[in-house]
Amino acid sequence: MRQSYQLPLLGLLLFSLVPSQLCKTCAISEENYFRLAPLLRAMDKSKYTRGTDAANVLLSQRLVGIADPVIKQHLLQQVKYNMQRNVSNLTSGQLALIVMALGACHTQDEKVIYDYHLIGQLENKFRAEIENMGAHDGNPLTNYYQLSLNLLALCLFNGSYSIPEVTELFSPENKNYYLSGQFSVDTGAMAVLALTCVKRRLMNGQIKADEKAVERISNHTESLVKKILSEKKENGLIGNVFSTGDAMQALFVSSDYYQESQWNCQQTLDTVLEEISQGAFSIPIAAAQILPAVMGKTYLDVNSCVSSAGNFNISNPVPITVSPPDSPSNISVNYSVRINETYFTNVTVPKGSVFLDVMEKAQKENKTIFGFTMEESEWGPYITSVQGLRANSNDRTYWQLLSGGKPLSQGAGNYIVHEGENLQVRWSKY
Ligand code: B12
Ligand SMILES: *[C@@H]1O[C@H](CO)[C@@H](O)[C@H](O)[C@H]1NC(C)=O
Ligand SMILES: *[C@@H]1O[C@H](CO)[C@@H](O)[C@H](O)[C@H]1NC(C)=O
Ligand SMILES: *[C@@H]1O[C@H](CO)[C@@H](O)[C@H](O)[C@H]1NC(C)=O
Ligand SMILES: *[C@@H]1O[C@H](CO)[C@@H](O)[C@H](O)[C@H]1NC(C)=O
Ligand SMILES: *[C@@H]1O[C@H](CO)[C@@H](O)[C@H](O)[C@H]1NC(C)=O
Ligand SMILES: *[C@@H]1O[C@H](CO)[C@@H](O)[C@H](O)[C@H]1NC(C)=O
Ligand SMILES: *[C@@H]1O[C@H](CO)[C@@H](O)[C@H](O)[C@H]1NC(C)=O
Ligand SMILES: *[C@@H]1O[C@H](CO)[C@@H](O)[C@H](O)[C@H]1NC(C)=O
Ligand SMILES: *[C@@H]1O[C@H](CO)[C@@H](O)[C@H](O)[C@H]1NC(C)=O
Ligand SMILES: *[C@@H]1O[C@H](CO)[C@@H](O)[C@H](O)[C@H]1NC(C)=O
Repeated sequence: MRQSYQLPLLGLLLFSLVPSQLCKTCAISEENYFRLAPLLRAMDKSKYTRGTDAANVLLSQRLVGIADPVIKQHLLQQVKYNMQRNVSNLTSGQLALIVMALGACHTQDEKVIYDYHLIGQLENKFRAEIENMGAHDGNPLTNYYQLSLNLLALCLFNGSYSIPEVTELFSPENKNYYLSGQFSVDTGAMAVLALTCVKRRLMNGQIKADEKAVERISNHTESLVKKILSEKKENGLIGNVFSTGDAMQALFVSSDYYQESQWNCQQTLDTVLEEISQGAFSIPIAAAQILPAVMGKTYLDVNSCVSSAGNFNISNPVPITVSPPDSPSNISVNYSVRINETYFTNVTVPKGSVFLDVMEKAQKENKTIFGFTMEESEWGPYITSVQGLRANSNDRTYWQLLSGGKPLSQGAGNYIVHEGENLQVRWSKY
C-alpha cells in the first residue's frame, strides 16, 4: 500500500513576504524529499498513542503542510477526546502543544480552543508553574521547556502574560536552563522561540511595555543563542541528535544574533538527513520534533502557514521487511542501582533487548532491590521510582540512566543493550 503526502515547496517567497523579520533558513531540497520517508512512517505509527503525542505530531505536520486527511482526522479526534475527558490533569506544556496544534494554520479546528477556553486554562497553568517556583526554591511544576512552550503558545494565540515577569523568568542566568549541570539545548531553543515571538509582538505594537523591554528580551536571546551555538558539535549537530531540530528552529529565527560564519546550516541539515536514514527518529515524537526544521519551518509559523505553493509528491515506501531473527542467543550485562549504596546483579537477556527488559528481569529476581515503577510518556516509559524512591520535580530529583558511567541519550524503552555492558540507574539531581 502506498500513501502519498503533499509537501509544500518552500521558496524565497517567504522572505519577500516578511522582509522586516530576519529569518535565515536552510531547507531540504525537492529532490531530497524522499529522504523524509522514515519520519513520515514514524509519525504514522502515532495513531496508536496518546492525545498529547498526537498534538505534537499534528502541529509538526501542519507546519510543513502535509495534507493526509486520514491522519489529520485521527489526530484531531484524539486531541478532542483528551480535552473532553479532563484538561485539569494535562501538564502546562501538553496543553500548550494542544493549543498550537489546534490553532496551527487557521483551520476550523481553531474553534476548539475557544469552545474549551483553552487560552484561559493555559494562562492558569502558566501561573501555577510560576507559583510553584516561588514555593519550591525556583523549581517549576514541570520544567523550563514547558514554561517556554506556555509562553510561546500564549504569545502566538494572544493570551496574556506580564512582560516584566517574563523578562525576569527567562533571564539566561536562570538555573532551569540547566539539567544536571549541562545547558539544555532543547530548553534554550524553545525559550528563544518564545522570546522571539514576544519581541515581535512588542515591536509590532501588538502589546505595550516600557521601552527597555525589547532591549532586555534581545539581550536574553543573544545570550541564549550564544549558549546554543557553543553546544554545536563537529558534525554539525547541536546538543545531541534529538535537540538539533529545536536548535535549528531557534537559529532560524535569531539570525541577527550571530554571524553567518558561526553556523553552517547546510552541514547541520546534511548530518540530520544522514541520521534520519540511520533510523534515529523512529519514535513519533522524535520525528515530529525534527520535521519542521528540516523543511525550514519553525513554530513561529503557525499563524502564517504557506499553503501549497507548488505541491510536491512524496510517496511513503513500504517499510523494510525485517529479516527473520537469528537463532535466539542471550547476552549478559551488569545491572546496578545506585542510591547511596550500589546494588548490582548479572542479568541475562535475549540479544536485542532494551534497558527496560534488563530492569524487568532484575525486578523478577529481587523486587525489594530492583523493583521500579514507570509512566508512559511521549518518549516511551519514564522511570519514576526504584526501590520505592520517587523522582520529584520540587527537589529536582530523577532516575538517571547510564552505561559505563555515561548518561544515555535514549530512554529505557529504546536503548538496546550490549553484551558485557555496565548499566546503571542512578538516584540523581538535575
Ligand atoms: C525536562 C526534561 C527532562 C527532565 C524531566 C523531569 C521534569 N521535571 O521535567 C529530566 C532532567 C529529569 C529528564 C530526564 C531524562 N531525560 Co529528558 N528531557 C527533558 C526535556 C528538556 C523536556 C521534556 C518535556 O517537558 N517535554 C514537553 C512535555 C509536554 O512532554 P511530556 O512527554 O509530557 O514530558 C515529559 C516526558 O518528556 C518526561 N521525560 C523527560 N525526559 C524523558 C526521557 C525519556 C526517555 C522519557 C521516556 C521521558 C522523559 O518528562 C517530561 C515531564 O514530565 C526533553 C527535550 C525534548 N526535546 O523533548 C528531554 C528529553 C526528552 N530527555 C531525554 C533523555 C535521554 C532523558 C534521560 C533518559 C537521560 C538519562 N540518561 O537519564 C532521562 C530519563 C530517565 C528516566 N527516568 O526514564 C531525551 C530523549 C531522547 C530519546 N530519544 O529518548 C530528550 C529529547 C533530550 C535530548 N535532546 O536528548 N529529562
Ligand atoms: C485524568 O484524570 C482522570 C481521573 O483522575 C483519569 O481517569 C484520566 O485517565 C486522566 N487523564 C489523563 C490524560 O491522564
Ligand atoms: C480531573 O483531574 C483532576 C486532577 O488530576 C482530578 O482531581 C479530577 O477528579 C479529574 N476529573 C475528572 C472528571 O476525571
Ligand atoms: C491576535 O491579535 C492580532 C491583532 O492584535 C490579530 O491580527 C491576530 O489574528 C490574533 N491572533 C489570534 C490567533 O487570535
Ligand atoms: C543589553 O546588553 C548591552 C550590552 O551587553 C548592555 O549594554 C545593556 O545595558 C543591556 N540592556 C539591558 C536592558 O539589560
Ligand atoms: C502524486 O503522485 C501520484 C502517483 O505517483 C499521482 O497520481 C498524482 O497525480 C501526483 N499528485 C501531484 C499533485 O503531483
Ligand atoms: C536464553 O535464555 C533463555 C532463558 O533464560 C533460555 O531458555 C534459552 O535456552 C537461552 N538461549 C540460549 C541460546 O542460550
Ligand atoms: C558491576 O557493577 C558494579 C557497580 O558499578 C561494580 O561494582 C561491579 O564491580 C561490577 N561487576 C562486574 C563483574 O563488572
Ligand atoms: C544518602 O546519604 C546522605 C548522607 O548520609 C543522607 O543524608 C541521604 O538521606 C541519603 N539518601 C538516601 C536517598 O538515602
Ligand atoms: C554473567 O553470567 C553469565 C552466565 O550466567 C556468564 O557467562 C557471564 O560471564 C557473567 N558475567 C559477569 C560479568 O559476571
Ligand atoms: C533481595 O535482596 C535482599 C538484600 O540482599 C535480601 O535480603 C532478600 O532476601 C532478597 N530477596 C530475594 C527474593 O531474593
